[in-house]
Amino acid sequence: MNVKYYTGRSLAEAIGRAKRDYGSDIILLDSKEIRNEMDGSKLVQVSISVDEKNGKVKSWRPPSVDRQKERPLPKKEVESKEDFNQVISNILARRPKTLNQEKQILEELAALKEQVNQLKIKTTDEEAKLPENFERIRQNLIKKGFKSSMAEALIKKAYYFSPAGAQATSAEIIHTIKNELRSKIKRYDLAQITDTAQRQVIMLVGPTGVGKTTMVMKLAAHPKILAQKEVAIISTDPYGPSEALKAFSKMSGVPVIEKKREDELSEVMRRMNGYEVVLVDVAGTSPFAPNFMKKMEDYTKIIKPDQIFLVAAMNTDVEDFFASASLYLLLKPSGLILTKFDETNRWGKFFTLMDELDLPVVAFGEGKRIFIDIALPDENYVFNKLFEDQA
Ligand SMILES: Nc1nc2c(ncn2[C@@H]2O[C@H](COP(=O)(O)OP(=O)(O)OP(=O)(O)O)[C@@H](O)[C@H]2O)c(=O)[nH]1
Ligand SMILES: [Mg+2]
Repeated sequence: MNVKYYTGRSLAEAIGRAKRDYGSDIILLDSKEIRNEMDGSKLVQVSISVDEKNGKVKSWRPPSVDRQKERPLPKKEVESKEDFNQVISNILARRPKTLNQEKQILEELAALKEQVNQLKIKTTDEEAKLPENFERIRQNLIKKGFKSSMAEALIKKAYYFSPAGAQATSAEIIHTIKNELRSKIKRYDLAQITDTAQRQVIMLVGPTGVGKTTMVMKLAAHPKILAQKEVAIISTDPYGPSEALKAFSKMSGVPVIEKKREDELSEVMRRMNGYEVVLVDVAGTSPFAPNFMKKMEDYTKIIKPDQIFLVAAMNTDVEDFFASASLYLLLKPSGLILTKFDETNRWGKFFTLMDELDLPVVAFGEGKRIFIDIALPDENYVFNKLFEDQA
């Protein structure tokens, strides 16, 4: 490749000079501004590629293609002027009725499109301009542990269904939200264990340290739950019953039977016939431990529980809990117990659990004190925590 340089007062002038010498197919390689050494004025310098042999510019050719390998393309039909006229006259020859119908449909479509656009603008406007107190409550719900999608849905419902609409006061908004949330709470019917003459075997399962043993004692001691019943507790902890459990047994008179070895369980269960309620406190194991499900199935086969209560702590990350809950759900639990309400301020998680687990709530735990820190699943218990600062 031979490179030639041309200058001019402008790019067009420099290229014009190059074209004069080498024809109009020149290949422009570069252009830059330079200074005229005579008078200091600005000039444009271009460089072009020139064929070395004949002094002409090498014209660019497309890369060669093996045409035999290529499938022949269908020959493109070029509409001649006559074809075009034919199309037009065909259109004009159509009956006016058909054309009118098409016109009408197009007009209707245009009107519909306009309406959809208006609707879009309106919705985004409205969303963006939620009145200040709606927006404040929405943010508060998220701060209190509601998933943002749920907070959004609750606020929208409050916005559209509050009788005062956009003018609703904070109290009115919260009232509408409470009504909506109320419908999400499922309560376990305690009569299933209090009002039956049949012996009830209740097994508590759940991740390690969530408060199962504590809740076993709380259930046994609660006047509206099992305090009126002849109750026995079976501890399956391989290290034996905890000191707290032993102390509780002494204080309340509820026998605690320990099962240290796996093969003792059937024998222990046989000894339980004289009790109205048998609470089986299953030792916490990671649901991700090998053989976890097998062990749980073996337990349920021997224990034959009438009720399985899944215990979860409110201070656990919801996603972590769901990961393990999916395994516990295979045991088909009949109720849910939520502990450690006192160790979180993100009580909105409760409604995510309600939504996802679809289990009725048996009781809430809110501290370490056996005879005091338990609540029945009353909606106001949750509402007072969620909205106490906004009433
Ligand atoms: N703050 C608070 N602590 C609780 C609550 N429930 C239980 N605890 C405490 O949590 C710790 C673990 O409770 P346990 O009842 O032993 O838990 P667990 O599920 O039986 O534990 P593992 O059998 O080891 O799986 C203890 O220190 C309890 O006192 C509660 O509602 N709130
Ligand atoms: Mg325990």
